[in-house]
Amino acid sequence: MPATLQDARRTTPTTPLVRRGATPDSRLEALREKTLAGERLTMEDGRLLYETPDIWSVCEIADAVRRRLHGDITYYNVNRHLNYSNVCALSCKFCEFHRKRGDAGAYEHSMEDIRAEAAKARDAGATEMHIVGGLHPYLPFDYYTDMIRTIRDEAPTVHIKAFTAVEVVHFAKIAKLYKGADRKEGIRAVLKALKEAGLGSLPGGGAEVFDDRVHDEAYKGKIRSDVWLDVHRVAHELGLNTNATILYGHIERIDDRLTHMDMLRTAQDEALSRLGYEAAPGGAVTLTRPGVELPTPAMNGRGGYFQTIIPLPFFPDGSELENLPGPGGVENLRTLAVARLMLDNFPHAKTFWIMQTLPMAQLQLASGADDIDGTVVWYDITKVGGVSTHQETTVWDLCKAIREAGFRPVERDTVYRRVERDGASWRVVE
Ligand code: V47
Repeated sequence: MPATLQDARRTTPTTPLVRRGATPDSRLEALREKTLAGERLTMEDGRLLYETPDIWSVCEIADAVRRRLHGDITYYNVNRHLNYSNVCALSCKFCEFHRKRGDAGAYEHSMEDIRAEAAKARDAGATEMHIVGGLHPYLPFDYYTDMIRTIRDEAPTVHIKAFTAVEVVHFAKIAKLYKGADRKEGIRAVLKALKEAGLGSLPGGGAEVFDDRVHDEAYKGKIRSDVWLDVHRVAHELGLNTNATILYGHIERIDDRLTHMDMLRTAQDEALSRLGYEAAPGGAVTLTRPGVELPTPAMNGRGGYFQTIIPLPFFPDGSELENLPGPGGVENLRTLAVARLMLDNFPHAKTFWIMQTLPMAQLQLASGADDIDGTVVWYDITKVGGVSTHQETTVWDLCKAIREAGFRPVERDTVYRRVERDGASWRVVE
């Protein structure tokens, strides 16, 4: 039963695909009705979505939900990633990115580098910089607030989406603010300082899979699920919007994925209740009921909720787990659809084409995703084929991919406001 590194190959889910429409799974009918009535799916429902060979119906139900929420719109954004350093105190087994200081390929950017990156983002008309790095053991907390201020100074209109929950806790530790029972206060102090410097939102990284067994086996030393959720909870309380990821296709089990999704939606129930949404008996706040308005950053004069779920397929290449096969296309399609269906209170489901590939991302648009990230440019965390880190697409290519998948492209900013663009100049349309 427990998936260890050795037997993960055998336990990686591989329900075989059946010919489309050949064997419709009648058990999915009840689930379809439940979903479209806006009722929350149970763990048992989630298992069925993963077990059924009728993946086509799973995708179709997820598509019906995304169409209820967003019609034929698919969002995309013009962004730039910055990985300020790959030096990391941790050595997560799934991660190919981390280096120790002094290792070949280890780097850390100076403020001049960061300013230059901000200028490039601004000049290219990016609306967002997405910034993450390793847990650098020597840089002081000031480095991070200076980084945000430098970017604000150079590119004042660019939204700064930065630092995973894992980095935020690391900052609280180096700033000597993270102490025992007061840990949430330390997190709050760090997030307040970053927000004052100009931080706009938190990305969804570092969540991996919320399970202690998988944690201890594959990313020991990283914060656990309760702390990851605390960081996002505090961010929401401070009015910052955040995202969430799930890293799948390594040594986790299907139930671990479903538990992860359940924990995220419970945290989102809390955030949406704070914004005035009414909860059903039991606490669920679903956004998939007919006629429910989606949250906006202006709601109650502030944001403070999860915007999107981003399923990330595990890339084995170059990591300590490279003996594992990683998920295939069918698994990628299914996991996106299941995430869309289970996370009934997340306004958006995003496909990250860098890890999914653009053709797979197109298929995911027809299976529950309403958002594709983004123009990107440089990306260091995973390297397709292990060769290049220059991974860029143009607005033209993104829009073509979206149209070809049968949807209408709409540019958004980081908090999902519409953007009007003329070349590199752009403005938000509220
Ligand atoms: O936290 C690391 C994952 C994440 C591997 O919030 C890997 O909009 C696959 O979080 N194979 C960073 N994944 C990426 C991320 C993200 C991406 C796009 C958009 C947003 C957003 C967030 O990448 C890490 C980790 O979970 N990761 N190594 C790997 N070998």
